[in-house]
Amino acid sequence: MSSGTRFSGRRLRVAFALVSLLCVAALVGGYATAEADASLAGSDSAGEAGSDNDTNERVVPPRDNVTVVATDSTAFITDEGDGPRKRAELVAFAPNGSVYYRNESHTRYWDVDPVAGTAATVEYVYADHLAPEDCHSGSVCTRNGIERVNLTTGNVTHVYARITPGKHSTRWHDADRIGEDRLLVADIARDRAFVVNTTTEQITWSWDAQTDFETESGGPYPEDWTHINDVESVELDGRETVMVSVRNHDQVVFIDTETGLRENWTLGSDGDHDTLYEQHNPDFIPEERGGPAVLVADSENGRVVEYQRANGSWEQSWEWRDQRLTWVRDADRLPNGHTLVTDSNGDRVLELDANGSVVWSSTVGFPYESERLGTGDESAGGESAAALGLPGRTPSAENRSAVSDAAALLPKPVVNGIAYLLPGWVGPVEALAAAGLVVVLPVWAVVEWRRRAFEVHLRWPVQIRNR
Ligand SMILES: [Ca+2]
Ligand SMILES: [Ca+2]
Ligand SMILES: [Ca+2]
Ligand SMILES: [Ca+2]
Repeated sequence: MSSGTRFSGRRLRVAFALVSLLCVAALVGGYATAEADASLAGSDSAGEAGSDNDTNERVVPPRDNVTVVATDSTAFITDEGDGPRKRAELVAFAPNGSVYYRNESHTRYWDVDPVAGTAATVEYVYADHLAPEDCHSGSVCTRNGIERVNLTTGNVTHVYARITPGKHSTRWHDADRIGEDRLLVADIARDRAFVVNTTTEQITWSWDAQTDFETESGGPYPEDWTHINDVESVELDGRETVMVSVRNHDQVVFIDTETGLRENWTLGSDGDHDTLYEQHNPDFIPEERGGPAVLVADSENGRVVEYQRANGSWEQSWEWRDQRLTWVRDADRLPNGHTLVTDSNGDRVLELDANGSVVWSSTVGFPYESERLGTGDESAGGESAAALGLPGRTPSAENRSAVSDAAALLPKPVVNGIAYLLPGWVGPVEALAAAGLVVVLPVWAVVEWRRRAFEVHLRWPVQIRNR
């Protein structure tokens, strides 16, 4: 009996040790990869393009123009009630990777757009969290605003702002300029999209999600019902149309500014996570550039995906992801056929070439949105994946580990939520490994303790074991 106990005990011990080792290896590997990427970004900043003294194949060449990145927080910093992330920034990288402009005066930064006809001027959406006394309220508020900055001179000008109650799901994420004094705003706070004249401050058009959705759909009403996070003015069959990303309904809808929802154009549906899963920043690519197509950051699915319009419906035409891509929130098709991707929980902005290879990457803490100046707003200068014949890419089997396979089985919002709360180098795989250690080590300790107690109990009073 005792030899049987010891035998199974040994096997159990080996199993515990193996699982622990696997978890530790995943953690060490994740940390080492993040460090390597950080030093890569550093060498990128120093402009070591084309250096061939490195076995690292990802030598990063300079870009053609400035890359602007808006982040909605940068670091793992705990503060009083603002959650683990704080200190957002609007940062622009020069072609050689050095910092061209940086501003961190606002609480959060969201969508950033190049201003047409300028070399290096952008407009961006920001949020400032206000204390109750600052908004004369019983609770916290948010100032949502749009500003314009000349990245070369640093000159900032106010465009438009409104204060909304609360902060968590009331911070505007996107506004697009659609005329000399007209802004199209994704109003996450009031579940609508609207056009405002920035000179008169009169709202000249609006669409409210309750026109087409029941409050039982999507996310919890009223706290975070639609989470409308992006708008874009597009032309469908010659008609002025507003494309709206209704995130919590897993869909992108098209609103004719005169007649309302064009239902047969809707991409995705509530809960159909195979198509879209709480997406961000859909970009419309019109027929003249190989569309109609929509390039989407399919956030909770951890991929960039593109849908092409064919025979009156949407068909998936492209998909890209790698091992690290976690909670992507922007993708722009560039005029040269490359795709600029913003990997929020992966803490990087990366550029894919037409083969799907990463040809440029920069480590940036929790980026929300990126723009490459000189390429037009979002995907305005790019062609569809179908027209370009872009090959899709997903991680190959040999690059996956047992831990990453296990991570893939967990619900994506859970994995992304854990990754959101942890330091930048902790992705879903590392989070699962850490959770594994937290569970396995105490269980192992208890098992060892119980075995010892059992052995002592047998040995001492009756002496049935002789060792
Ligand atoms: Ca915008
Ligand atoms: Ca937009
Ligand atoms: Ca985009
Ligand atoms: Ca963009």
